[in-house]
Amino acid sequence: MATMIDPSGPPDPATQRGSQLVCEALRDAGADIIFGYPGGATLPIYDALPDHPWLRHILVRHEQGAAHMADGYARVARRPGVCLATSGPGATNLVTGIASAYMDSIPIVAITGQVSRALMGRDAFQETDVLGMVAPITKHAFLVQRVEDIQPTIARAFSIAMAGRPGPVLVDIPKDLQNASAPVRRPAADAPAVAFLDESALDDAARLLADAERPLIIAGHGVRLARAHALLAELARRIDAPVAHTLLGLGALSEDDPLAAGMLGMHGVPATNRAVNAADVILGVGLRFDDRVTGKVSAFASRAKIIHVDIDSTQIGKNVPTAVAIVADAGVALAALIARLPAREHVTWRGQAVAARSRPRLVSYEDQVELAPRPVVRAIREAARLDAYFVSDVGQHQMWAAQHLGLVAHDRYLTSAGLGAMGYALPAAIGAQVADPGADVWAIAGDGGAQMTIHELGTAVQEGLPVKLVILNNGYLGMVRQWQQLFFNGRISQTPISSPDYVKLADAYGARGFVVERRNELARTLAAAAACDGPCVVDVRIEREANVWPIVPPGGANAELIEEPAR
Ligand SMILES: Cc1ncc(C[n+]2csc(CCOP(=O)(O)OP(=O)(O)O)c2C)c(N)n1
Repeated sequence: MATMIDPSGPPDPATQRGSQLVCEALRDAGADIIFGYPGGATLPIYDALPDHPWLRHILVRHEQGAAHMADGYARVARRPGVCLATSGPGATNLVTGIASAYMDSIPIVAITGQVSRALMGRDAFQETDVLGMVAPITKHAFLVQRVEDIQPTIARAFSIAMAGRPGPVLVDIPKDLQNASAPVRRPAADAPAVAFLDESALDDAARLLADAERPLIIAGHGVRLARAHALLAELARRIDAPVAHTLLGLGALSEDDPLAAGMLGMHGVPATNRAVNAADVILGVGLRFDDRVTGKVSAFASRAKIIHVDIDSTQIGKNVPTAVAIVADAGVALAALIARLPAREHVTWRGQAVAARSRPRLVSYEDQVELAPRPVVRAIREAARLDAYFVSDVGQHQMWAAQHLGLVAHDRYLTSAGLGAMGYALPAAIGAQVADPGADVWAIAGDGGAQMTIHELGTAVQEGLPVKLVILNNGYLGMVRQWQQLFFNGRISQTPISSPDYVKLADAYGARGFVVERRNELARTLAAAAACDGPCVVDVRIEREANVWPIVPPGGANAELIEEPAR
């Protein structure tokens, strides 16, 4: 340890140590859970925790897990998740989780200890410029410079994390300030920002939509973040427009809604991608139009005028040309559009666009394979409760899950979409379970991603959290193998991967473990997993070389998607 703790208590009963003020500030912000891992530069905060029993601290196994747990927690609790790490390696371990939350607009407040002010800038033990590291992946990062600033800074971090487009905020607190004392303050809450709606843009958008012959809505994560599901459904019905979804928009409209056209983009539904190209007006709500959605931008929606609604003005016009821009919360914009729009009918268009809606069909070969991945995803869907949360990792299984889970309840699909961080699923599922202890939470991972954060099983066991981790085990880093096969002449390089015996591993952690090698064991085993009252792992030995279809080749237009070859 670089410095000694000052063992003296607060000099005056009206003052508290900085470490206590951290806890007070968290209480004032309504936070009662911290996902964290202690170290030298946070020792005073850890010393204060037992005095604040309303704060539940969940000890993770790696700080990346803490950030992903805070992310999963925030997505379900709909308020910022809090993670806490020490300086240096603790802070650097948070970075992947913070970046993932940033890309997916998830509000987290990350608190890091920093070396004492007198040591800063001297390459002190475990000193890292965390502010410099996270500047591009946070909405804001603070270095607290005075003990009096601890409470107001944390209060501000919470309001910034939630305001407008949500995202992560970091607060770095030097250790000497954690030991210093200051009066307790109750900072006033920030006044809510007043949104001014651009009425003429709304009028223009309404005119375009009212006159459209082939209107299409693309629902992004912003619809879910704004909880605007009902307004989305109402608008879609009013103007009779099919609704395509981005990966994080999935579930904005129930997949059994007659207007739900499924996912678009790289692994989207072919009919939906074709509809995007045929549409004359597209209303994009709460999405970035990123490359996985658009494919080759110059060929994206070439017949359409695009109306873009986003709460973040910097997204407008960034990736696609926009005819009308509406900078607003998705719910506010949808309500304003509904009020302006007459009912329309587009029977033929709707029939074309939603023809192959919802989940892609299974094909006959899947009956001849012992455990083809897509039926496995469907079996998970059947074993889970209707309102279960599905937390997917990154890779082929993520796309099979997106295509085949059939999300009918809102806000039930969590994944690291923008960053695509392998290792997300198990810790984020733990965060989701903490936020909603009675919920049915299923993490779905590949054998690669599962091995990146499987140590968080220890956290689930210690906390008694009944998350279920289903590993779609194909013995490969499957998505990369697929690209090697399709786009690198089939040269397989460093993608076969071995796995431990997951049943023994689960057992070693004190969790239940299952393995499924035969189709006729699948439903029974998943039902047993569903009934587990503690954490469990199900290792499903899926077909080794199945691919995700369709796929738009890298750099290609969505219209150039490669459909599933006949077998
Ligand atoms: C942290 C991280 N490293 C590397 C990648 C690149 N990557 C994307 S998908 C993938 C393979 C995933 O393999 P697995 O977890 O087994 O899932 P599968 O694709 O087989 O379903 C890799 C290596 C990534 N997304 N994240």
